[in-house]
Amino acid sequence: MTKHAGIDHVAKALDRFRIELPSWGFANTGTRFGKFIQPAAAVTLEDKLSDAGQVHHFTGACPTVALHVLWDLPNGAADAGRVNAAAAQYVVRAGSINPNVFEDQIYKHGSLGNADPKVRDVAVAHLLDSIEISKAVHSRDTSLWFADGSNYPGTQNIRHRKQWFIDGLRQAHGQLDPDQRMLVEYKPFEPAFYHTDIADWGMALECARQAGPQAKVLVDTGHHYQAQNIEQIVAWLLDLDMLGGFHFNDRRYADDDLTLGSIDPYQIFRIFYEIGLYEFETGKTADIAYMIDQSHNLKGKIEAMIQTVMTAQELFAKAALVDFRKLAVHQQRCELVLAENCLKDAFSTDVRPMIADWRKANGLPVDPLEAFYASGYLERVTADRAEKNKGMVTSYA
Ligand code: RM4
Ligand code: MN
Ligand code: MN
Repeated sequence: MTKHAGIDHVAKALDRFRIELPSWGFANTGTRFGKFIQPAAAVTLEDKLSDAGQVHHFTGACPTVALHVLWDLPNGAADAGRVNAAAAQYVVRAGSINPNVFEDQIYKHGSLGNADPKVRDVAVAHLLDSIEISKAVHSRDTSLWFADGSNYPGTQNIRHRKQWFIDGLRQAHGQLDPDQRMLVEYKPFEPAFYHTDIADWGMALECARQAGPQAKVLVDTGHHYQAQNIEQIVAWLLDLDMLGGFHFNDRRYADDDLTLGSIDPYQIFRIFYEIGLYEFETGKTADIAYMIDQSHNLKGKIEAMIQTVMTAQELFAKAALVDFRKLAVHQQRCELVLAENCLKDAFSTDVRPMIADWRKANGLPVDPLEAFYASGYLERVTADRAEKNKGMVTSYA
């Protein structure tokens, strides 16, 4: 690929690369051992949207914010007006709606998979309410993650729970408008440590298929066992037209929610490469919701989010540089070293100057992080919020 063609590919890729921010990534969060409160952390929904607006303002890549129903819309659809007004004020839009069927005491033994039909009904009702919220805030995707599972062998009927899950998901699917989607997320363990009802992509795929045609699978990069080949899962889901979206984060051990690309940037690049290859071969644009699912306990939250978006753009741009035509020839001839190097050439290219050009052309700061630091926003919100944050609970027990 010529240098000029490369610059063009990168610019085109960045033009259409949008990544959604999680509202919960701006609030105080912690580990199960406690929280380290940050004086600048968002306290209210308005704070979260304001902070997300900053990330979008400096990167130009994050127009939507994922919302968690219980944390952001405690009064359900009645809060939609407030969300819409605040989102407009901070120049962002509501993104995916995330129901919460894991915090309430009734969910101790599960939600859709609970042996008690009354609890299952409450969970389904919450999913239906969440879909109504998504309509009221003009959002396409309802994103479903379930903490359901069990801790000890023999304590739950795995097959019955599977059936209850499918029943519940079908009911939720029935509530969708024709242009809406339902994304089914999987996770191998935590909080359940013996079995999790939707533990892997096969289970999520089956649940989505049984739920209905508007249900797709959501791949959270942190929700896999060590060494699992995530890009292969991505390639299969693309081929099956069942890949709905991503929750991006990085991991070292479990669901660590570390900054994207901080541990293994090549992994994320390989995922983007599979998407790029699919698009190159089919001529289609993969309809994927790219989302971040990170909450930084130690790093400054807005800074970490800008760092994440910049990393995502770099890795996406690198994948756009893969010479797919050349690679296909090497693959066909089984020229292993040449094929692998073709991929690695793209990964090794320093795309930062090309991204800087793209930012300039789009009226964005060349270094979004530096521009954010220089803006004074952090000092301002630190002063405004420090007092409120002092009152936050930090203890584990
Ligand atoms: C889960 C999963 C979900 C997120 C919750 C809070 O591990 O990643 O997407 O909503 O955490
Ligand atoms: Mn997730
Ligand atoms: Mn997670």
